[in-house]
Amino acid sequence: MSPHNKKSGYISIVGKTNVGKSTLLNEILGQKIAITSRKPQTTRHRLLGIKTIEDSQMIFIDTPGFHKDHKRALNKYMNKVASSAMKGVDVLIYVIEGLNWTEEDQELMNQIPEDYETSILVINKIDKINQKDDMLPFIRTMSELNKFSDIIPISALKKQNIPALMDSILLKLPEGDHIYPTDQVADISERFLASEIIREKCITRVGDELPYRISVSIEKFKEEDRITHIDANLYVEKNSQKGMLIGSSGSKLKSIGTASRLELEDILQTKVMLNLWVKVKSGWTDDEAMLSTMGYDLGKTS
Ligand SMILES: Nc1nc2c(ncn2[C@@H]2O[C@H](COP(=O)(O)OP(=O)(O)OP(=O)(O)O)[C@@H](O)[C@H]2O)c(=O)[nH]1
Ligand SMILES: [Mg+2]
Repeated sequence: MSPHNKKSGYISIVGKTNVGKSTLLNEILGQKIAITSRKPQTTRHRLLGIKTIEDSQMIFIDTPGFHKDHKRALNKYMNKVASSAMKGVDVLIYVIEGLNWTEEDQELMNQIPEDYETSILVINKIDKINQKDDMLPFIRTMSELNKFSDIIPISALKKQNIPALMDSILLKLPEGDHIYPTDQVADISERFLASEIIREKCITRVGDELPYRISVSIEKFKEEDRITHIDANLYVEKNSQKGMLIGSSGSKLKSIGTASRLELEDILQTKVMLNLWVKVKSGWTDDEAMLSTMGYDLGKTS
């Protein structure tokens, strides 16, 4: 293949929180690089996922979902990461959930740069739509906005209509040399993935408010022959939250540890020795300096 026939480009996946952006990315890559959950505001960082098919390299950017609660520094950081990923990309995938077009979607759509040719509207979770007859009129209304060149209904979870989305992306991909090696799937380290897997297990095991107060920091990641030693701190903001995360007689923390270890063993293909500590870092979600030392660097997104 001559290098001139090569195609490569950046594709941002944006939308409100919880619409299924990370689920879609994992499905496209055929591998879990982004954690997902039924609770909002799961993704906190910009993640790159790379898919190379023959002469075409697609570099996907998963972003934190936009949300209106942007009072805290962490929320501002997440919205800023998402906004910056809307600019300077080759293709923008705007994901919505089913046929609910909300005021927030409208506001967010107004932020999409004016380039009709490069924006695709993805209607996700079509498996949950009961009134299938409503789909065509909805698509017609959306196409009248003249904002999206393609409107593609999919189900990321049930793997429906993903090839149509891939075809649409491939058609928009500009010519260019590949940026990553053909076999590279992500730009994240195993260490970062470990922190995310642990955070995912926390999110699914605690009540509705606590996920937003938890941050995971890997203190040790040491690979030996057939075993990986991982020590991690789980930060919360208050002593009461610490109690909730540990659970009675340590039961919750134990369950988080076991689930994390099993998944990490599967990913790393080694035994994993995992030690978790819960610590209080008062007010970390609303302190820019603390956020920066914890890996949420506002400077990096602008
Ligand atoms: N029924 C159904 N559920 C889905 C589909 N895609 C995603 N979900 C579920 O929707 C929830 C949110 O998915 P995520 O992928 O975490 O959503 P997100 O847009 O990345 O969310 P943030 O990172 O918070 O912005 C999870 O419980 C997913 O399993 C789908 O096609 N159908
Ligand atoms: Mg996500």
